[in-house]
Amino acid sequence: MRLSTVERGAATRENGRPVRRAAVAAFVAAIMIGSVAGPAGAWSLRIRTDGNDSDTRADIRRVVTDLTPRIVFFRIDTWQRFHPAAQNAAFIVRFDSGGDRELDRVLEIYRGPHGYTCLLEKSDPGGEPGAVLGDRHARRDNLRSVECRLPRSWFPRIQRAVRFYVKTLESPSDRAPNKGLYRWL
Ligand SMILES: [Ca+2]
Ligand SMILES: [Ca+2]
Repeated sequence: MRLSTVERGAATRENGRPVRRAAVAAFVAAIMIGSVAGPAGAWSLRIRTDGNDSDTRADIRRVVTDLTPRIVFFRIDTWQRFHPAAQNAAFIVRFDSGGDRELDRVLEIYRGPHGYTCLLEKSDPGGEPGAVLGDRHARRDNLRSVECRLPRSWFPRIQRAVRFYVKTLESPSDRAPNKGLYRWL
């Protein structure tokens, strides 16, 4: 099951000034929040928070990211529990992995037949999902989080200064950040 068709028509470019302001705000927020030590010691997780600001049953609470020499890390924490047997919470991350303001990668996180899956696809300029680059089982430490660890080799040009946003695919949905894009993994 590929879910990103829900996102058809999504803009692949964001307008300049609001994005820049959001990016600066996100960067300042990240500096203020600071990085915390990760589970492997060498990790440096970047944490953003988003309010309980929608009616979705899987409202985004935190977006946690990291980039290591081998791994692109994403974890989404929610305000509510989403139990795989009771709720089909799903998320999408769109990001500009090449740093050229094109949203060129789509990460879909959804419940498959064997638990949550992280599916990475290319995204064409019109926002349609393109070729599948690979998938990995998601990790879930609790019923309020889902985590993806993807090979860095799936993102040939990636660096820390990546722009991205996260959205639930529930209806109604939640977006983080609410406007614009986060910047930096
Ligand atoms: Ca939220
Ligand atoms: Ca939000």
